Amino acid sequence: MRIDLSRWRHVFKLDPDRELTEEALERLCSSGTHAVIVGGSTGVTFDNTVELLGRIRRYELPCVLEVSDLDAIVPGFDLYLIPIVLNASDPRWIVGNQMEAIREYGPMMPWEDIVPEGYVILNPASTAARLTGADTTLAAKDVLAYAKLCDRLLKLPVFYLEYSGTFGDMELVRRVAAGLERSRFFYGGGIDRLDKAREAAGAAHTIVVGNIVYEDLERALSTVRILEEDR
Ligand code: 1GP
Repeated sequence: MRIDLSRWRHVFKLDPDRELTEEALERLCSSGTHAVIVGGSTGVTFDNTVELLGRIRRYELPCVLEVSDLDAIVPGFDLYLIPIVLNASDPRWIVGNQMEAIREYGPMMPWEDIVPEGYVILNPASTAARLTGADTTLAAKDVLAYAKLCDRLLKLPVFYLEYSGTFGDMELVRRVAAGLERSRFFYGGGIDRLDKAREAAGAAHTIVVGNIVYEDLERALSTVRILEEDR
Protein backbone atom coordinates (compact mmCIF):
# COMPACT_ATOMS: atom_id res chain seq x y z
CA MET A 1 0.00 0.00 0.00
CA ARG A 2 1.46 3.37 -1.02
CA ILE A 3 0.77 5.94 1.65
CA ASP A 4 0.14 9.60 0.97
CA LEU A 5 1.03 11.55 4.09
CA SER A 6 0.19 14.85 2.43
CA ARG A 7 -3.40 14.48 3.67
CA TRP A 8 -2.66 13.62 7.28
CA ARG A 9 -4.00 16.17 9.74
CA HIS A 10 -3.84 14.11 12.92
CA VAL A 11 -1.67 11.16 13.91
CA PHE A 12 -0.96 9.31 17.11
CA LYS A 13 2.63 8.40 17.94
CA LEU A 14 2.89 5.16 19.89
CA ASP A 15 5.97 4.03 21.76
CA PRO A 16 6.81 0.32 21.54
CA ASP A 17 8.48 0.60 24.94
CA ARG A 18 5.26 1.61 26.73
CA GLU A 19 2.27 -0.47 27.77
CA LEU A 20 -1.06 -0.08 26.01
CA THR A 21 -4.09 -2.27 26.62
CA GLU A 22 -5.86 -3.91 23.72
CA GLU A 23 -8.93 -1.82 24.38
CA ALA A 24 -6.93 1.41 24.35
CA LEU A 25 -5.23 0.43 21.09
CA GLU A 26 -8.55 -0.40 19.48
CA ARG A 27 -10.03 2.93 20.46
CA LEU A 28 -7.00 4.83 19.17
CA CYS A 29 -6.90 2.97 15.87
CA SER A 30 -10.66 3.31 15.35
CA SER A 31 -10.75 6.96 16.35
CA GLY A 32 -10.55 8.38 12.83
CA THR A 33 -6.93 9.51 13.19
CA HIS A 34 -5.12 9.39 9.87
CA ALA A 35 -2.21 7.15 10.87
CA VAL A 36 -0.16 5.70 13.67
CA ILE A 37 3.53 6.48 13.88
CA VAL A 38 5.50 3.92 15.85
CA GLY A 39 8.53 5.47 17.45
CA GLY A 40 10.34 6.49 20.58
CA SER A 41 13.68 7.84 21.67
CA THR A 42 14.80 5.02 23.96
CA GLY A 43 14.00 1.39 24.64
CA VAL A 44 12.82 0.71 21.08
CA THR A 45 13.88 -2.81 20.10
CA PHE A 46 13.21 -5.11 17.17
CA ASP A 47 11.01 -7.29 19.37
CA ASN A 48 8.81 -4.62 20.89
CA THR A 49 8.45 -2.94 17.47
CA VAL A 50 7.38 -6.19 15.79
CA GLU A 51 4.91 -6.79 18.56
CA LEU A 52 3.31 -3.36 18.32
CA LEU A 53 3.19 -3.53 14.51
CA GLY A 54 1.39 -6.87 14.70
CA ARG A 55 -1.20 -5.44 17.07
CA ILE A 56 -1.81 -2.29 15.00
CA ARG A 57 -2.10 -4.35 11.80
CA ARG A 58 -5.45 -5.64 12.97
CA TYR A 59 -6.85 -2.21 12.14
CA GLU A 60 -7.16 -0.51 8.79
CA LEU A 61 -5.19 2.67 9.23
CA PRO A 62 -1.66 3.29 7.93
CA CYS A 63 1.12 2.29 10.28
CA VAL A 64 4.51 3.89 9.81
CA LEU A 65 7.80 3.48 11.59
CA GLU A 66 9.87 6.46 12.64
CA VAL A 67 13.32 4.97 12.73
CA SER A 68 15.49 5.91 15.67
CA ASP A 69 17.52 2.74 16.13
CA LEU A 70 19.23 0.72 13.44
CA ASP A 71 18.56 -2.50 15.33
CA ALA A 72 14.83 -1.90 15.37
CA ILE A 73 14.11 -1.60 11.66
CA VAL A 74 11.22 -4.00 11.16
CA PRO A 75 9.88 -4.92 7.73
CA GLY A 76 6.18 -4.66 7.06
CA PHE A 77 5.39 -1.01 7.86
CA ASP A 78 3.58 1.09 5.29
CA LEU A 79 6.24 3.78 5.38
CA TYR A 80 9.54 4.55 7.08
CA LEU A 81 10.13 8.05 8.40
CA ILE A 82 13.80 8.92 8.77
CA PRO A 83 14.54 11.88 11.05
CA ILE A 84 17.35 14.20 10.04
CA VAL A 85 17.85 16.34 13.12
CA LEU A 86 18.86 19.67 11.65
CA ASN A 87 19.78 21.27 14.99
CA ALA A 88 21.63 18.25 16.39
CA SER A 89 25.13 18.92 17.64
CA ASP A 90 25.97 15.26 17.22
CA PRO A 91 26.38 14.65 13.47
CA ARG A 92 25.31 11.03 13.82
CA TRP A 93 21.74 12.35 14.06
CA ILE A 94 22.08 14.51 10.96
CA VAL A 95 23.50 11.99 8.48
CA GLY A 96 25.75 9.55 10.39
CA ASN A 97 23.21 6.94 11.42
CA GLN A 98 21.55 7.15 8.03
CA MET A 99 24.89 6.54 6.29
CA GLU A 100 25.45 3.48 8.46
CA ALA A 101 21.98 2.17 7.70
CA ILE A 102 22.57 2.51 3.96
CA ARG A 103 26.00 0.90 4.28
CA GLU A 104 24.55 -2.07 6.16
CA TYR A 105 21.14 -2.46 4.58
CA GLY A 106 21.33 -0.43 1.34
CA PRO A 107 20.41 -3.22 -1.08
CA MET A 108 17.36 -4.14 1.00
CA MET A 109 16.07 -0.64 1.56
CA PRO A 110 12.58 -0.01 0.14
CA TRP A 111 13.41 3.45 -1.14
CA GLU A 112 9.93 4.20 -2.42
CA ASP A 113 8.60 3.77 1.13
CA ILE A 114 11.24 5.89 2.84
CA VAL A 115 10.46 9.49 3.74
CA PRO A 116 13.08 11.79 5.29
CA GLU A 117 11.95 14.36 7.85
CA GLY A 118 13.88 17.52 8.68
CA TYR A 119 13.57 17.79 12.46
CA VAL A 120 14.11 20.71 14.78
CA ILE A 121 13.92 19.74 18.46
CA LEU A 122 13.17 22.58 20.84
CA ASN A 123 12.37 21.18 24.30
CA PRO A 124 15.71 20.89 26.13
CA ALA A 125 14.21 18.52 28.71
CA SER A 126 13.12 15.96 26.12
CA THR A 127 14.95 12.68 25.68
CA ALA A 128 15.26 13.40 21.96
CA ALA A 129 17.04 16.69 22.67
CA ARG A 130 19.44 15.09 25.10
CA LEU A 131 20.16 12.15 22.83
CA THR A 132 20.91 14.26 19.78
CA GLY A 133 22.56 17.17 21.60
CA ALA A 134 20.00 19.44 19.97
CA ASP A 135 20.67 23.15 20.21
CA THR A 136 17.43 24.24 21.83
CA THR A 137 18.58 27.82 22.42
CA LEU A 138 17.67 28.82 18.88
CA ALA A 139 16.07 32.19 18.23
CA ALA A 140 12.90 32.32 16.13
CA LYS A 141 14.86 33.50 13.12
CA ASP A 142 17.13 30.43 13.42
CA VAL A 143 14.16 28.08 13.47
CA LEU A 144 12.67 29.87 10.47
CA ALA A 145 15.97 29.49 8.65
CA TYR A 146 16.10 25.76 9.43
CA ALA A 147 12.58 25.40 8.12
CA LYS A 148 13.55 27.14 4.88
CA LEU A 149 16.71 25.05 4.65
CA CYS A 150 14.55 21.94 4.91
CA ASP A 151 11.98 23.22 2.43
CA ARG A 152 14.03 25.00 -0.21
CA LEU A 153 17.57 23.69 0.05
CA LEU A 154 17.22 20.06 1.08
CA LYS A 155 13.71 19.85 -0.38
CA LEU A 156 12.63 17.35 2.24
CA PRO A 157 8.99 16.21 2.14
CA VAL A 158 8.46 16.82 5.87
CA PHE A 159 9.54 19.50 8.32
CA TYR A 160 8.91 18.38 11.91
CA LEU A 161 8.94 20.90 14.74
CA GLU A 162 9.37 18.76 17.84
CA TYR A 163 8.54 20.06 21.33
CA SER A 164 8.07 16.54 22.73
CA GLY A 165 6.76 16.79 26.29
CA THR A 166 5.78 20.45 26.25
CA PHE A 167 3.38 22.63 24.27
CA GLY A 168 5.34 24.85 21.93
CA ASP A 169 5.30 28.46 20.87
CA MET A 170 2.30 28.67 18.54
CA GLU A 171 3.30 32.05 17.19
CA LEU A 172 6.54 30.45 16.02
CA VAL A 173 4.59 27.50 14.58
CA ARG A 174 2.47 29.93 12.56
CA ARG A 175 5.53 31.75 11.29
CA VAL A 176 7.20 28.48 10.27
CA ALA A 177 4.05 27.42 8.42
CA ALA A 178 4.00 30.68 6.50
CA GLY A 179 7.57 30.11 5.33
CA LEU A 180 7.12 26.58 3.96
CA GLU A 181 6.28 25.93 0.32
CA ARG A 182 6.76 22.23 -0.28
CA SER A 183 7.51 20.43 2.99
CA ARG A 184 4.55 19.01 4.88
CA PHE A 185 4.66 20.64 8.32
CA PHE A 186 4.40 18.28 11.30
CA TYR A 187 4.03 19.72 14.78
CA GLY A 188 4.42 17.54 17.89
CA GLY A 189 4.64 18.30 21.58
CA GLY A 190 2.34 18.70 24.54
CA ILE A 191 -0.97 18.30 22.72
CA ASP A 192 -3.04 16.93 25.58
CA ARG A 193 -6.45 18.56 25.06
CA LEU A 194 -8.76 19.45 22.22
CA ASP A 195 -8.11 23.18 22.44
CA LYS A 196 -4.37 22.66 22.08
CA ALA A 197 -4.94 20.25 19.20
CA ARG A 198 -7.13 22.87 17.56
CA GLU A 199 -4.55 25.60 17.98
CA ALA A 200 -1.66 23.48 16.71
CA ALA A 201 -3.70 22.13 13.80
CA GLY A 202 -4.67 25.68 12.92
CA ALA A 203 -1.00 26.44 12.40
CA ALA A 204 0.68 23.21 11.24
CA HIS A 205 -0.42 20.78 8.52
CA THR A 206 -0.22 17.67 10.68
CA ILE A 207 -0.33 17.32 14.45
CA VAL A 208 1.30 14.46 16.34
CA VAL A 209 -0.18 13.34 19.67
CA GLY A 210 2.06 11.18 21.84
CA ASN A 211 2.44 11.18 25.61
CA ILE A 212 -1.15 11.88 26.57
CA VAL A 213 -2.14 8.50 25.10
CA TYR A 214 -0.41 6.91 28.09
CA GLU A 215 -1.59 9.43 30.65
CA ASP A 216 -5.23 10.11 29.84
CA LEU A 217 -6.74 8.13 26.99
CA GLU A 218 -9.99 10.10 26.89
CA ARG A 219 -8.15 13.37 26.47
CA ALA A 220 -5.91 11.82 23.81
CA LEU A 221 -8.99 10.66 21.90
CA SER A 222 -10.62 14.07 22.23
CA THR A 223 -7.87 15.61 20.07
CA VAL A 224 -9.17 13.69 17.04
CA ARG A 225 -12.24 15.93 17.06
CA ILE A 226 -10.27 18.51 15.10
CA LEU A 227 -11.02 16.33 12.08
CA GLU A 228 -14.76 16.92 12.43
CA GLU A 229 -14.10 20.63 12.74
CA ASP A 230 -11.98 20.53 9.58
CA ARG A 231 -14.94 19.51 7.48
C1 1GP B 1 6.78 13.16 20.21
O1 1GP B 1 6.04 14.92 18.78
C2 1GP B 1 5.64 13.82 19.50
O2 1GP B 1 7.73 12.75 19.27
C3 1GP B 1 4.48 14.11 20.41
O3 1GP B 1 4.85 14.85 21.54
O4 1GP B 1 4.59 13.19 23.36
O5 1GP B 1 4.52 15.66 23.85
O6 1GP B 1 2.64 14.53 22.64
P1 1GP B 1 4.12 14.55 22.94
